[in-house]
Amino acid sequence: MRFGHFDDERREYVIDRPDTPLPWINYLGTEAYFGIISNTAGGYSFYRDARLRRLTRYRYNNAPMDLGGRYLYLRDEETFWSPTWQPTQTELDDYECRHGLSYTRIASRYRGIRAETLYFVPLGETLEVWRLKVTNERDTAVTLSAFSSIEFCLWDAQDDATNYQRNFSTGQVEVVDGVIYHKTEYRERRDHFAYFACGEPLAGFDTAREAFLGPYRSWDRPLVVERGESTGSIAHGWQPHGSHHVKLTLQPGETREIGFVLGYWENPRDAKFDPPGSQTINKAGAQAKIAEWLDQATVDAGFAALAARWEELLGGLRVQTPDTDTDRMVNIWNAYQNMVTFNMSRSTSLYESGIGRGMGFRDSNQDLLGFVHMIPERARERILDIAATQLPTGGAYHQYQPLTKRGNNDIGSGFNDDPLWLILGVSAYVKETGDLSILDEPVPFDNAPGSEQSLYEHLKLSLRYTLERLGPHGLPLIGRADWNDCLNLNCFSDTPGEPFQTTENATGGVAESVFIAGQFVLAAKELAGLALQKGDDPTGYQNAAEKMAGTIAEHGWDGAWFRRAYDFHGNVIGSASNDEGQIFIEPQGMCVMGGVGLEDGTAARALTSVRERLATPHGIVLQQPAFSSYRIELGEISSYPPGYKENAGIFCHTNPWLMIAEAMVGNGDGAFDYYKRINPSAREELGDLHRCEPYVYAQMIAGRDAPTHGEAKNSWLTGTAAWNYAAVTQWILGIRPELSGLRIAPVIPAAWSGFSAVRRFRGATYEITVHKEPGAAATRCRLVADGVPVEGGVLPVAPAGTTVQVEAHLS
Ligand code: BGC
Ligand code: IFM
Repeated sequence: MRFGHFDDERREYVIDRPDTPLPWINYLGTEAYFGIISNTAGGYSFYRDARLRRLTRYRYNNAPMDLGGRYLYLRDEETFWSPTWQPTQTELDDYECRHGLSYTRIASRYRGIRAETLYFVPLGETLEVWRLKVTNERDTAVTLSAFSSIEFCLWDAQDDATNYQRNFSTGQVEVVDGVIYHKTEYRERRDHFAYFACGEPLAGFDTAREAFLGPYRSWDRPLVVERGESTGSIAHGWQPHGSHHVKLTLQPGETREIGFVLGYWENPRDAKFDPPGSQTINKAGAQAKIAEWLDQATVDAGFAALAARWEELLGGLRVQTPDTDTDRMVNIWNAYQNMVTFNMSRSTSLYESGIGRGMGFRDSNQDLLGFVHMIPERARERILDIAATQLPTGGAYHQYQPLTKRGNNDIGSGFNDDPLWLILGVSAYVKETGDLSILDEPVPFDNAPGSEQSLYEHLKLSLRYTLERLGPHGLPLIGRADWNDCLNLNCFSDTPGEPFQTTENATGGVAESVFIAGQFVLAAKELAGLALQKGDDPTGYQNAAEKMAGTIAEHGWDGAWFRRAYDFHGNVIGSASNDEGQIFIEPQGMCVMGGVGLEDGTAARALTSVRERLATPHGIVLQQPAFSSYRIELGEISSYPPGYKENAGIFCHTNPWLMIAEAMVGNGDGAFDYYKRINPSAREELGDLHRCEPYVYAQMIAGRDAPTHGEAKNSWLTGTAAWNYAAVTQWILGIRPELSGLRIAPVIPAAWSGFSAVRRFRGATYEITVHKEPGAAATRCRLVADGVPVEGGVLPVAPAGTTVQVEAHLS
């Protein structure tokens, strides 16, 4: 069952009923001011940091769900309703939400009144625009009231949600010329405030929540809206709120537009502007912005500029294949999701409250795979930020804080896969851009001044970190966990029933990871490539990769698949000899991606095992059999009920590794089959089972052991986005940046007769047409560029600004 449809032409997803199984959200903002918005106008906004600079309040995990948002009410002579359905939930005669690229438009019709609201954040601004368009479709004139409603958050969202003894007394507002200023904490010279303005003359306003809603009422029937009259309330403590009241009379067929601007303002920290203890905020800058963005011409131009930005960003790669789900994900939604993960990391979604996590060292490096071709300069900056948090040991803080860019001490370090991701991230950047100079950038360790060494030295240290931490089988020590955060093998408890503790390497944890071993082989090969390009000797890295591959063959191969690990006690995990958790997906993907077993057939055997044991119609589960009970020696993985998350859920992030592995062994049908199983657009029909948005990837789909097999969760902020993008564009369609140029090596389904693509690469444009006999599984690729045959499968780098016509013939 569907709840909407794709409008590929306009790059929108159109939701045609408000009661989607879960709120289906979109993101506003691309630079500094951001927000989430659901298909019924739920959500919140923040400036840069979703915890510390939260503008508006939102209630996570509430009933009804999705409470708090950018609400509007309309009221005629008899009744009132929300033109976005929430919060009144009035049964509208027509409803449509169009989520587009960084904007959302919600339209409805009720009692002959059509209302359409556009929400977006203009480029370069720290504000959001709401543009409400109301049309009278009745055949008589109508007098309407429009009310806006937002609830201000007292900036630190964590404190706001917990510290009531203080917060019920700090709230302050100011209303000047109809603009509502939220200035809580300004008196402490925090220098920032929020404003909420409306472009029409006001019939009234409210700034105290209780006055607007009325005691013991919620947003579904605010007293002010019910009565049709604002109270002019000024909040003193309690809950500052923003509501404007506009009255308008519309003749039959008449349309009126009302602009609203909600924004963040920060004055320079200068006593001249803000004398300490100042009670009156300095509004001059904000007032100019408000005037600008209440102007229709500015709004039109701002909206056009946003569209142009997306046109440019998406222009990095466009494909036309025989498969619509592939085209719309690659050309629009997967790329869009990649940019959202760049902006948000793992902070703000329906599942991430914006107060919890910082930026992951591992996550951020992987996210690069999805956006490096769109914004190489910002990818460069991101890499240098991440690398500057690396520890002098070569280890890494698991997370760092986006505002300070410092490592997060609460979580600390000891996830032994982390440093290796830096090599993979940097290598992806250099392959895309050819910018070897990044390797010479001086980068500190743990942000300590004076500790700078070149990024290249950081990468070498990352490899050394693994080699200096090998376990009893010669495999890498896992530390607190590897990619699988929940595989905590150095866990023990002296007292049954007591919470487990995790040992650090230093205290003797000897659990080993076959996954890290595979990742090491891959990373060592990548570093060898970079070394060669730099004119350095790659032999040491090549030898290390080979040696580790040998260790995997000896201690990591189980007979039909790669083992997962050895635990604290030296027991094997992910082996036929285990009762549960016999086979895990991660080492199958990672070892094959590292090239382990490609020559002796073990890679192909492992992939057969995955297909036989782990693949379901909804994607590939993380492991089997699921753990039926909690096991202290495995840690958090077994804390989940069977079929969820790391305990045998379909952890979508890992599925593209298998797509890549299948492509590496030349199995185009197999790779594409896995691709389609979790492609959200291909799952659109399953809306009532899948439940999450059909336009973006979710982190997890419940596995076959779960009673809700096929149900997705944790949409939007997941490494799944970047990895799927890499798998389909670089390995299935085979358009793959390499150090020396652009490799064209498609491994496509047998049924296809080819496809075409336009790829921007290092300043040149490649117009690529791939030809194949339909029905043939062909992977040998003959390349012709501008009429000249190209040997070796790699297109040389063309001069910037030129266009190269490429014909690729598969046989
Ligand atoms: C989640 C993981 C996450 C980890 C972070 C776990 O509960 O399942 O996905 O990475 O928490 O600590
Ligand atoms: O690899 C992790 C990721 O860093 C955060 N989400 C869960 C994944 C698997 O545990």
